[in-house]
Amino acid sequence: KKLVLATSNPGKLKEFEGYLRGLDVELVLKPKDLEVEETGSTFMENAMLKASQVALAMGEWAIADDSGLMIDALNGAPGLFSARYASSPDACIDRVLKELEGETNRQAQFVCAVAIASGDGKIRLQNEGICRGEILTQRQGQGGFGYDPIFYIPEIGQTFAEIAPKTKDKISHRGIALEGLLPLLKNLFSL
Ligand code: ITT
Repeated sequence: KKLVLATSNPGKLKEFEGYLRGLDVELVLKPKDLEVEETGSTFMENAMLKASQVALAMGEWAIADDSGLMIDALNGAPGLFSARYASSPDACIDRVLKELEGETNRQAQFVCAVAIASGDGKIRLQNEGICRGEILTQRQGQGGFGYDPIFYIPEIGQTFAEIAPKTKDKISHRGIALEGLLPLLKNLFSL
């Protein structure tokens, strides 16, 4: 069976390929020109929109992720707008650092909603994961993508851009969302 990865984000793509490697599926990339408008009002609504529309357009199973960074002191911003908070990932980080200047409450969480649809566009599986951390006052580390250089995990003493990818895969919002889904996906794709 085929499974379309319904994302244009290279950082997500890399992580998904790692998680899904063990499955008996042929991973297919979404065509670049197949863009889904994210009109939902929650991460899960957007994940379902992306999975469902890509699955229907391709006539194959599809998996989508809608995710973002919610900062407590910014009332949950950038949230649903994490990818569009500024003109580039780098500018997004600059904006967050500026908005948090002088702020002592640095608590934040990454949220990830994952949805999986069959070729008829019906949602078959869905799950959400949360990972709490703190926003640093400057970048630290070279790995990862997006907001990873400023997202710090106190228990580990490193940012998502510093920790081993395997460790991020285990503790991240995406990892937690997928952990619950992988056994179900395995069942689905061994039929
Ligand atoms: P697709 O919709 O094509 O999957 P996207 O980047 O537009 O890609 P989202 O709308 O879900 O996806 O936006 C998620 C944004 O949240 C992403 O662009 C990053 O800025 C941020 N983000 C999500 N997960 C992250 C992670 O693990 N590390 C760093 N930043 C992350």
